[in-house]
Formats: sequence, C-alpha cells, structure tokens
Amino acid sequence: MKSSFQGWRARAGGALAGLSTALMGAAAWASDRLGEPTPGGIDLQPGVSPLRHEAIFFHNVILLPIITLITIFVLILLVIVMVRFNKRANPVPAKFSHNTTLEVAWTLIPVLILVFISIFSFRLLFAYNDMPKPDVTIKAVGYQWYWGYEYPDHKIGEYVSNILPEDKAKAQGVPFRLAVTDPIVVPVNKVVRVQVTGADVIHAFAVPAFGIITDAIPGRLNETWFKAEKVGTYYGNCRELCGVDHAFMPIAVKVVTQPEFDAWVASKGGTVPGAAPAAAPPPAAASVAPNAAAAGTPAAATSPVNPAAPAPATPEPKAPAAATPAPKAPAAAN
Ligand SMILES: [Cu+2]
Repeated sequence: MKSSFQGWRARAGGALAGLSTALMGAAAWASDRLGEPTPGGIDLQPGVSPLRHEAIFFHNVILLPIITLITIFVLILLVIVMVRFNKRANPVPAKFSHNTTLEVAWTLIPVLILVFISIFSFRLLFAYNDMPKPDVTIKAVGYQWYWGYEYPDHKIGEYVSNILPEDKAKAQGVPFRLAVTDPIVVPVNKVVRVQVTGADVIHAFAVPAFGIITDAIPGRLNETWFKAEKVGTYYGNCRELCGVDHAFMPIAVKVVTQPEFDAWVASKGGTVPGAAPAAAPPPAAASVAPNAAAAGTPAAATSPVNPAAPAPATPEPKAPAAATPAPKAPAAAN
C-alpha cells in the first residue's frame, strides 16, 4: 500500500513540478543538476535523501496547489468587487453589515485548510526528529568563516574545510564558491548524524539535496540527520548571516561507497568504530553532551581550534583540537 501511495505521490509531484516549470517557461526540469544549483533553474533542487523527497512532496503537492488556488480565488473576488460594486455599476450600496453564514464559512474554511496542511507538516517535522540509529556521526563546527569537521566515532580529529580558491576550482572543474578544500565524506545509503555547533557567532549548516538546515549556535549542540541515496558530491552553504565572509564558507559532502569511505577514514588517520573498542565511547553518549562527542578524540591538545579567531564565547568547555592542529587557511578569493 505504501509503495503505491509513494508511486502516486511521485507521479503527482512530478506532474505538478513539471507543470509549474512549463508554465514559467524555465529551463528543463529534468536536467536540474544533482547536488548543486542549476543556472536559470526555478524548481527545488532534486533530493537524494528520504527527508528531502518528503519535503519536496509537501511543497509541490500540498502547499503549492493550495497557495495557487487561494491566490486565484482571492483574485476572482477582487475582480468581482471591482466590476460589480464600483460607484458607476452600483451607485446605491446595500446597508447590511453582517452575514452569519458567510462569517462562519470564512472562519471555518481557512481553519480546515490549516489543519489539513498541519497533518503533512507535523508528519514531516516528526520525521526530521525521528533519527534512525546513526552509522556515522559528524560534528560540524561553524567558524568565521569556514567549517571544521570531526568524526568522533571514527577518531578523526577536527579538520578545516575552506572555500576552494577560484583558480583551483577552475583547474579541478568544480563549482567555485561551492567547492571546498576538504569536504565531508560519508558512505552511501547510511544514516549520517550531523551534530552542529558554532564557535564564534551563529552559523547554519544547510545542504539542500539532503533537505537539511540546522543552526550552528555557540554553546549549543544541534542535531540533524540524512541518508544519501546516491554517490556524488552535494553542496551547501552557511545559511545564517555570520559576517563579511558569510557567502564564502560553502559545504561540500562527498557521498562514496563503503570501501571508499573506509579508505578515506584510514587516510585521515581514523579507525572504524568497533575495530578498536578500547577507547571508543558508546556512540549513544555523543548525542547527549557536546563534550562527550569530543571524548573520542585522541588527546586533549593544547592549541585552540582556530588560532586566528578570538577565544570562542562558548560557555561550556570547547572541544579541544585533535592531535593535528587545524591549519587556518587564509580566507580565500575574497
Ligand atoms: Cu554564515
């Protein structure tokens, strides 16, 4: 039953999105790029995670038709009022000021519309909060103006991910202002938990293809999750105005196969959880306290994470930098 329902939803979503695209005469919907914006595109970026599919369905099949119908309905009412009840067409206006039936209707119908929307809205909200057991945990820390990533369960200490300078992006054939020096790497079809915090000001971690956006707030550890269904590179941005270089701290997520991911973990000096049970904390602990997430890092190094930034205003003890002091690359190409 569910599959036929999903099939219906996929068709309905596709038809509506295709219709809206055709109406607006934009670039072909089917050729939208995966994982990055399409020049001239108007539709939502295609999704590669279950939550993103739900969100696209909610927007294209539930919200968009309702908004369109209400807008058309109000427009028709306005036109009727302007044509039939202007001074020339209707010189002597009626004197009544109440109509109980009408007043009940224009109160009740919007309430019912909102209740209908809320059913889908809450279902999606709960799905976002209902994280399956994570296979990989990443801690993403927002800095002015770059990201630091850490894999506590894999004992990969925080490394810095800067924007890739324009000349290097061109040379590598990757999109400038989206590509980064050191991306997040995750295995395909695995549940990835992202713990998000900020070191200096509020940032936000957002990757449209996965349908996630989470505030990175100093002193607070937020959490979100995704399950990437396709191998590829998916780009995102900081989504909270965080200072002059806010536009230059992109996010890149490389989704690879499990063997490629294991090789990458090894190349970062990490270990696969379970392989070395001696010091690894239980994964569940990481979700509770921010410090627990850092407990898996090899050693309490003394150097701060970001030598360039002033001491973070984080009330709680900051996660110490891992064995390798994070090199602060210059804010590039600005
Ligand atoms: Cu920002």
